[in-house]
Amino acid sequence: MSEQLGTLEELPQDYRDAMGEAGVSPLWPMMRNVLPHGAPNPKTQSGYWNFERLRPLLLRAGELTPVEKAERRVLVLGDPGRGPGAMQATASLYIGMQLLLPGETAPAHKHTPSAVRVMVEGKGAFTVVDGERLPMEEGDLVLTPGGEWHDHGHDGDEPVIWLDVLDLPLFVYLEGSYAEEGELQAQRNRPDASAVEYLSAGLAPSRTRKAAVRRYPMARYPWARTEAALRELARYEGEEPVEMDYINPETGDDVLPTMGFTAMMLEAGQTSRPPKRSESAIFHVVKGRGHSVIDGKRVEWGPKDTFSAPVFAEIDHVADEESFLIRAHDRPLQEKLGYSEERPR
Ligand code: GTQ
Repeated sequence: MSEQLGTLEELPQDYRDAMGEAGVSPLWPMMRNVLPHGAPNPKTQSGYWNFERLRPLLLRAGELTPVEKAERRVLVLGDPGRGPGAMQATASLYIGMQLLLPGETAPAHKHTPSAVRVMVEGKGAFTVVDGERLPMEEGDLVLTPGGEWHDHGHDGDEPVIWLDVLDLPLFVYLEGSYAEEGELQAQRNRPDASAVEYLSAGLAPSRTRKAAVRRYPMARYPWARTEAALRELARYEGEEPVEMDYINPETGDDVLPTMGFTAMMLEAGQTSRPPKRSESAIFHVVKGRGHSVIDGKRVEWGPKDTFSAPVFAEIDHVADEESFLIRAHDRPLQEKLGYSEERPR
């Protein structure tokens, strides 16, 4: 095994010039940058965003920039490792806080990246995905899969804020990111599928009706049911903090091709020490208080706060009170690449 690889400076200038003119460059000085030994060397650093600090900034955006001038009124939560203006929180995950004021609509569009909303604050907002009206209540997870028309509306009388999680950086990297605009959609006059086809876990419409199964059959995961399920699981399996995957109710797969989501419950005083994982992650506090230590950096979190972890991070969560966290990750993408790893601590 070679320890020290040759550098660019060791090469004669005329050779370096000739390589440049020919449009080539030597691999060996760059080898360890693109293939470090043993583990990746992420640019991403753990980030933390306090909701009490974001909230007034978002509300001020509501005064400064009408939604017509913003299309989506969003403050992007940028990776500290990439510096100010970063349009991503990890290599693959984008997160932003979106504000919609009473009576506003965010016009219909569709785009190649997928988006998932985690409702943070306010009542009366809804997203329409492919004609299905999806109410947004605090803690709800709402999918707008890539390629599906979506618009947002707001019938309530207070500002509404939600967290957007998108696989946007991936599509930008692939030079595959683009959007199309459309008209506000007609809404089918019926409840969303979480209240009809998939009202009960373990039941799905019979095979003769499978012709109507959509690729993303359930677009809304109501928080009340998630919390109830976590509480029951914790009651019987709760020596360790409990965590549940959001899944496609027809296939059991992750909800989207690139992004996965879980909901975690920690009881007061409980700690969680997951293995080091090859996926990056976003954590959003639905409720509760505690702290996490991520790669040695301590984050004190409270309700509605958001924080992130790079790949292979060492993560410890400690709950001071009963706490519920939603975790977004990119393991579905990694599995499709034939790559997904967990390393014991
Ligand atoms: O609501 O469709 O945060 O298209 C970024 C891009 C939200 C959205 C974002 C988007 C949206």
